[in-house]
Amino acid sequence: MTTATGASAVTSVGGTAAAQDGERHTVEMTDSLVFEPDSITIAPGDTIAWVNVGSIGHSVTAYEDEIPQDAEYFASGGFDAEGQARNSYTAGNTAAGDVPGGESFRHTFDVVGSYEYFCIPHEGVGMVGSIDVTPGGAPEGGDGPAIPTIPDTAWTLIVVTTVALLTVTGLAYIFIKYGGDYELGDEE
Ligand SMILES: [Cu+2]
Repeated sequence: MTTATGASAVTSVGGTAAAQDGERHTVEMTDSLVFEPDSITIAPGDTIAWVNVGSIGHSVTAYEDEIPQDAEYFASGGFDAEGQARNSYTAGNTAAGDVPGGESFRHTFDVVGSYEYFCIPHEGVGMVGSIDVTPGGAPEGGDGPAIPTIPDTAWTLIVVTTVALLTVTGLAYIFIKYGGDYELGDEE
């Protein structure tokens, strides 16, 4: 029995690892009643973990009309529809959609598109967020200056300088070789 359970667990872990090669992102839910960041760009297959870093309970609830048509509905508490999630929400009850302080809710996004979601108890004070699932995820260096690259003008300068140097060297060589002969010829 023990051996069978062990083997099964290993297989299960392997399967999970193979299925989840997407990145993980964290969105914090705070006592300021916000999702932080409230807008995030991820790649298909990535997972978001909403972590309640405060003590006030929140929910993560998708607007069912503001997710891609073929995307799976998601809501903390595991509800299949927005109305169900709204009607069931009970503060402090994880099964009823609450994510208490220190807890988290995860969802993996496979379908490209934009998703809008909210927190049931704090929707009225603007606790809403959005997710953009796009191939490749967020652009590199999107939060700062681009990685320094040599601009085209610099490349042109390098090429022009190199050509000029080679030309000068070549002319000098020709001048020394043949110019010298002529000078010698003149002297004789
Ligand atoms: Cu909230």
